[in-house]
Amino acid sequence: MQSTISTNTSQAFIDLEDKYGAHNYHPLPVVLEKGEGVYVWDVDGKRYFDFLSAYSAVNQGHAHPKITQALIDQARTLALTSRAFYNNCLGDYEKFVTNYFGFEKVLPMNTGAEAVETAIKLCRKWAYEKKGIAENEAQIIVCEGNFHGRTTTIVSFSSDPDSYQNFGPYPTGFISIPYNDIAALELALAQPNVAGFLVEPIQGEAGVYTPAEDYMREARALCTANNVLFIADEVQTGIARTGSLLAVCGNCNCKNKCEQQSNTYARPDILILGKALSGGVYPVSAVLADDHIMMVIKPGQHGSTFGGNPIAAKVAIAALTVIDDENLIQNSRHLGNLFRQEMQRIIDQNPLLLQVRGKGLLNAVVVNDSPDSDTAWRLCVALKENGLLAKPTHGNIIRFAPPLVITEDELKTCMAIIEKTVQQFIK
Ligand code: IF1
Repeated sequence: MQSTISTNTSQAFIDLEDKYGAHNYHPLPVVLEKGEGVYVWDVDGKRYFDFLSAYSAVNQGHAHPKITQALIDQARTLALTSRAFYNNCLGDYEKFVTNYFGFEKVLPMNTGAEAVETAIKLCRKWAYEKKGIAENEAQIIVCEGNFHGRTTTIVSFSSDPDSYQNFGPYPTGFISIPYNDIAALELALAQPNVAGFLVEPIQGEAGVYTPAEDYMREARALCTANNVLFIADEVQTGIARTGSLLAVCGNCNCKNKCEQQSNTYARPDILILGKALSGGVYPVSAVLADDHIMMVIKPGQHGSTFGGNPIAAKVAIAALTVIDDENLIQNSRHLGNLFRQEMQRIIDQNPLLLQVRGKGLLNAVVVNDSPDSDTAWRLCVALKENGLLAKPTHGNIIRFAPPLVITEDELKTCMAIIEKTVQQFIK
């Protein structure tokens, strides 16, 4: 399929990756060389709207001048010290990020999976040292359909065979329950030695599966009642993507003052962030928690060569500042509503599409075909031809997640592209 729709220039790059790179991805046949704001350009100079945003890492838009400037300036000054020494950036960032999200402490890491691993270790250590669970007995409740990363421990509790199969033997200590099922959570919490509940506020990989409005809040309350840590993986949903700073904020828009002002905020005990924490220019992840949890980790018990490096610190401050300066929470919420409204209109007129779902600018459209058909893939290839990049997930679902800096006019142009493509496709 790839060779029929790629130019000679892009085909050469595709062939190179094919020959020398591991085949752990199946990319859409487009070779990108430049990005700015909501746009990316391929090696032939063709411009596209980016509706993947590097899986929500590029919420602030490609090559944001303030974020890239922070990266460049710090790279020229001091890039990496390791945590064996102090540096003059990390403390500022730690103060900034804890204040921004309303937690007492942060533990800086690099990738999302590392941050999830950190949260698991933190939760277990808390369980043994604070809750009094017997050594090696701690259980963490997780949800079917989860995606938390690719490490051996994390894939051990995935329900996707592609993710876990033949990567065993698997670590134990996880109880898997159906997502969006409060009764199942209640039952699992009644089991002995439960230390934490790890959950995505919206399941991205499962196809932007959006739970009931009060699921997060009820889960939070149950965890509190059972002295179990409520651990929110906001690697993908966090940082304005779903129309609030965090998806656990619900419809509240008061940032870290949520707790006092809103009854929709399901404040996690442990908050996991990644992706857009850096605006997508650098791997920056973080685990946030209050002292009574975070302080169970003592010097030498956890860390990372790159975690909390000066570039990461400066870049993350810039990336979070852009969220505020450019009102990206409001824009995400407003344009998300517009997207779903327009998409619903397109769906109503086209039997090819079944459903739109999501929150803010994290949305997915279900294609009216069997999950193992290649209709969603072919639709994405057609969208690409018409200048819009999106990626299928789980067979017949297409995720639509543009950078949050997209304007209303741009979004309307995109809806016209989507509508035109769907109509062409039907004929
Ligand atoms: C890939 C999906 C998105 C995540 C949540 C932790 C991580 C992720 C909720 C790990 C990563 C990615 C990674 C990417 C595909 C992707 C993804 F389709 F699989 F579900 F975004 F939608 N928690 N998500 O979504 O973060 O270690 O990658 O930094 O190619 O595997 P990471």
